[in-house]
Amino acid sequence: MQHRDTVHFYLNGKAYSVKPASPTQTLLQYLREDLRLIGTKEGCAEGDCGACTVTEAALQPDGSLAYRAVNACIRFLPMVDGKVLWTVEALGDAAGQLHPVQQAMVDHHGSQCGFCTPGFVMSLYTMYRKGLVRPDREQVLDHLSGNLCRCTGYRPIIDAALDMHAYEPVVPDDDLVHGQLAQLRERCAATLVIVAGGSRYIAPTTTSELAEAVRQDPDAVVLAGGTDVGLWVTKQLKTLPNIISVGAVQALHEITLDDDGLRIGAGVLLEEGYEAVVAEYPEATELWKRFASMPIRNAGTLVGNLANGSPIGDTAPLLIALGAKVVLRKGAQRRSLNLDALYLDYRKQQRDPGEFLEEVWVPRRKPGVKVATYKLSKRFDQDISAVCSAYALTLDNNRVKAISIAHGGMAPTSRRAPRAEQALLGRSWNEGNVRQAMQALEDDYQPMTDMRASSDYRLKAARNLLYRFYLESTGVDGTRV
Ligand SMILES: Cc1cc2nc3c(=O)[nH]c(=O)nc-3n(C[C@@H](O)[C@@H](O)[C@H](O)COP(=O)(O)OP(=O)(O)OC[C@H]3O[C@@H](n4cnc5c(N)ncnc54)[C@H](O)[C@@H]3O)c2cc1C
Ligand code: FES
Ligand code: FES
Repeated sequence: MQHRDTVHFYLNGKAYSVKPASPTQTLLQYLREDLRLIGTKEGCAEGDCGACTVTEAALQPDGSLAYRAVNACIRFLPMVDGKVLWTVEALGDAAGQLHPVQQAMVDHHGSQCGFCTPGFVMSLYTMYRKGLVRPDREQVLDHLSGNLCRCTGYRPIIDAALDMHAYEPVVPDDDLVHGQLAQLRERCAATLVIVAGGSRYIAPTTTSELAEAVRQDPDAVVLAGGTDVGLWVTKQLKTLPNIISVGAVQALHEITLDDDGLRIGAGVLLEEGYEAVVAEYPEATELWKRFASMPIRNAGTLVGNLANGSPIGDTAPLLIALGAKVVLRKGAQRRSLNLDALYLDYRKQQRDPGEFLEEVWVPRRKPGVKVATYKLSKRFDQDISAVCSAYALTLDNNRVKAISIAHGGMAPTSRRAPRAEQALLGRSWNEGNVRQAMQALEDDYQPMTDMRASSDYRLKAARNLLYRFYLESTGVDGTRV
């Protein structure tokens, strides 16, 4: 295995080769402190506000180009290895002509104090680069879901986004970006190993190298998109032990669909993983769009969300209800486990030291199955669930042939509701039986009270969400909550 200790990337059109000060030096620190590119701001340092948004280009497994807005504040510098990046300083030309997204922001009065503006501009610029020059309102809201503004208000910014097509277009330079990424692929062929600041970062390039690295160093942090791990450093100020990244293993970025199901590798981003799940289960569209924000979904992985195992993670309830399995790997050995069996207790998993999650398998849709998932949180976008529920129901002559009910936010882990399921199995799918199952949820869960919701609220919400599922399954229009 050949090694290198230098991170290679393009930034604003120029090639960089950098030895990070430490494996957890963030991209934002590097931009602002080392390069003095201070257009990219730090607001929250936890992926919430979008002031640090930059645009990143990468090659997809099929060789196509992907442009993504990401948060520089929680992206460790080694994670941009092999990527092409732009900050707000790259926009506009040498003659002082603004980029169309900037001019549209000016003309629509999209900025007041200006602190959030570079972040908004970079989210719009990413849309522009993706070819979404004439987006619809939904697309704009989705792409701006990770940007907060405290003084302008959003209407002028949304208007700017809707109007950016009206300006002299910028000629796409995708071929140039392709060329830069191809060069980087060659330069980044050897395994990146950084030893600095008291810890070691390694980014193996094959699954077996990764598996061996994790097996040999079971205390190392497995790093995927860093949308949890990044905050351990920026908010909890932790010094991490050794880090093993899954990001450079191309095979783990793949999604495959066969007759049985969907395989989503450990490197697949939330945005793409959810897109694949939603293609099979469109009922999860709202959950997808309400999961964090676009930049977080562009960085975090779907498998990372399952591996994190947070009791309020949004992916686990749905995938548990659908009967998903995870593939765990230790060295050369693999085993498959039902997703609900992975979670033993709060932050305790059925995972051996040196074992990592290689992929998740989601079964294909079975004929006639009714599926729903609901997320309750205080804000529509970019908020953590108080309760997240998911259901998969198969009826036979209006009798419950199979039912799976799972919740997040109700127990120390995402968990099924066996007593409620039992109250329905084999019975008629009618209001009386559903009400009994709603009651049985009280035996399934003793939720906690915390800043998001009281125990009482959570139980009531879970009961009412089951009722909502019943109503919707019988054709009554649902209520958006
Ligand atoms: C602003 C913000 C908003 C968010 N909103 C939501 C939300 O609405 N809903 C929600 O559910 N979550 C939300 N999250 C959390 C969510 O982004 C993460 O849980 C994410 O999915 C984790 O994936 P990652 O690739 O970033 O993992 P990382 O941060 O890299 O890792 C997370 C954990 O999983 C482990 N890990 C990762 N991959 C593997 C693997 N393959 N094998 C073994 N262990 C592994 C890591 O060691 C670490 O313990 C939010 C986060 C932020 C910062
Ligand atoms: S500084 Fe707020 S998202 Fe990065
Ligand atoms: S212009 Fe002040 S925060 Fe947006």
